[in-house]
Amino acid sequence: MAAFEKVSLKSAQYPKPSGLSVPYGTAGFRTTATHLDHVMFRTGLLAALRSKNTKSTIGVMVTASHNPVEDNGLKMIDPMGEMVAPAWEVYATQLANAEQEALCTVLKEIIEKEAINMSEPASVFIGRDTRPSSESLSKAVIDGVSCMGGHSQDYGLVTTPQLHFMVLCRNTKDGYGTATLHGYYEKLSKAFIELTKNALNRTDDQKRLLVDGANGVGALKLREMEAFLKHELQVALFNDGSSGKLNHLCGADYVKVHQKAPQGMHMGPGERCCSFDGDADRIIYYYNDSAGRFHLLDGDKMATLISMSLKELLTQAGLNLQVAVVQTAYANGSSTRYLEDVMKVTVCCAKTGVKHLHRTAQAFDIGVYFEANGHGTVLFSKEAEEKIRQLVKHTNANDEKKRVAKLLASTIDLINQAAGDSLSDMLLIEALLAIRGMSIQEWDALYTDLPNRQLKVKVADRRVIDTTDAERRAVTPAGLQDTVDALVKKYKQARAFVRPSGTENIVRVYAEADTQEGADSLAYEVSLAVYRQAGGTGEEPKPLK
Ligand code: 16G
Ligand code: MG
Repeated sequence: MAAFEKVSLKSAQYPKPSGLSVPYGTAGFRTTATHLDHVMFRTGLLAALRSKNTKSTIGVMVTASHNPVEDNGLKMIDPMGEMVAPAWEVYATQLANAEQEALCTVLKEIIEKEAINMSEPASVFIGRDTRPSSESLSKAVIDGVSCMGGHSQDYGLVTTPQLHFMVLCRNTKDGYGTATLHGYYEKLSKAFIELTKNALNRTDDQKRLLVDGANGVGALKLREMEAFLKHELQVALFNDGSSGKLNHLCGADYVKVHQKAPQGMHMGPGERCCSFDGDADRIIYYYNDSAGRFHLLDGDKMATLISMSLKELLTQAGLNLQVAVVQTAYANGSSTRYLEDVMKVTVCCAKTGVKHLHRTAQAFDIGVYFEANGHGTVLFSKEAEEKIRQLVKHTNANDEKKRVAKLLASTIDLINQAAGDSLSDMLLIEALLAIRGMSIQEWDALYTDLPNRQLKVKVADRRVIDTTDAERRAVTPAGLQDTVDALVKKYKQARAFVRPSGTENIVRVYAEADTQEGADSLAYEVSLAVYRQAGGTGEEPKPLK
């Protein structure tokens, strides 16, 4: 077959460094940029096959998100804008790690296993972040696609969720949106302006938001979108990439992990601020109070504000639709308690990683999902969306219900249902705060986070730890969970869990308790248990000072 001859020839231009093995991890391939040429080319081949297999457009985003600028990576996007199906993650790993001579054999095996009709056309959308390595790496993906006779559309610099959006638009018949940047900005801005019309007497101060663009692609795209927002949002953009280094001392991950403001941001007391990550699929809010104390509003707080607002609007509209919140084990215990006990919404716990939360959220009329680290969105079932849009059209509905239904419809339009999206989430939070007339301090005061601590433990093989119950309990090694349970009992309002990381060769430990000292001490004790019972390497963990 001509395609395979081409593959053999072309792949020589993208040789695999011998002995190198990279897995398709929780969020795709990710490693040092200089090790990725062959991975990119081969994923291009695979994306074309996935396109033929699904008779749809597939996406490939070249990014390493919040990793340092020297790294890179990629992520495949399935037809509905979601993460690629698990079986194809396995193929991606097999293909990326095949030795040069075995490449065509592995390709043929995938084609056979999935019964792919090679005469089908293939279409792949490609995007990239601002890393210096991204442009040439995305060319390698395009080369791979064309080797398989596929057609690529290169969107160039886009945020990860923008590319998810493009893929979803292209593959939906009922018009999710137009698969262009202009289409994306127009859809979101129109919905934002519709919503903020309902916020009366907003002052310029209330419209002002300080944004840390992580020196990444999100900053560029926010600049592009600003013109569409017609001054309804007044952005002061910092870390816009003009001088600083990507993700360096800034960005959502930095702010969340270090619990402090990014560098280069000039925050006045009480001013509302947010940070994007390097590919703009995560967002974190924060402010300094008048005493100069830093306050972080994470994914849990966003899920709370969003689900609370949706629930109230549904009640006002007289619509009987279930709102559920999907969290992970990392969700602060206070948020779970507030959602369940005060707001009376259904709360589910999913395994870490967007694809798990996304899948869980799909089971509800309205599924709000957020990881504490700031990645999240809202999914509306077809029926829920239909009911809301019907009420908007319903001429007999009294005016107030209709007004509320319109608010809900605009909320749907504002949300990027394909993926967590810094730009879309930011506009949603801004609109909800505006409509509620709520300050960031009032939002923050809904509940108080329990003090918590995260630690890492180095072990010889992190796979010795197997977990259950959405990663909240360890099944192996035998006895480890009993130790954790006994330690947790020593502290008040305490909770702890251990899980192997999906992105680094370490075990993660999480602990929370009624005081910071308690959380720190529990996290340390659990780390020590992991070190001793799960084959720790290097130095034994030490108590936190
Ligand atoms: C990936 C996931 C993120 C998760 C993180 C956990 C996606 C798009 N990203 O970055 O959601 O929080 O991994 O990392 O799924 P860990 O397994 O090392 O703790
Ligand atoms: Mg990201």
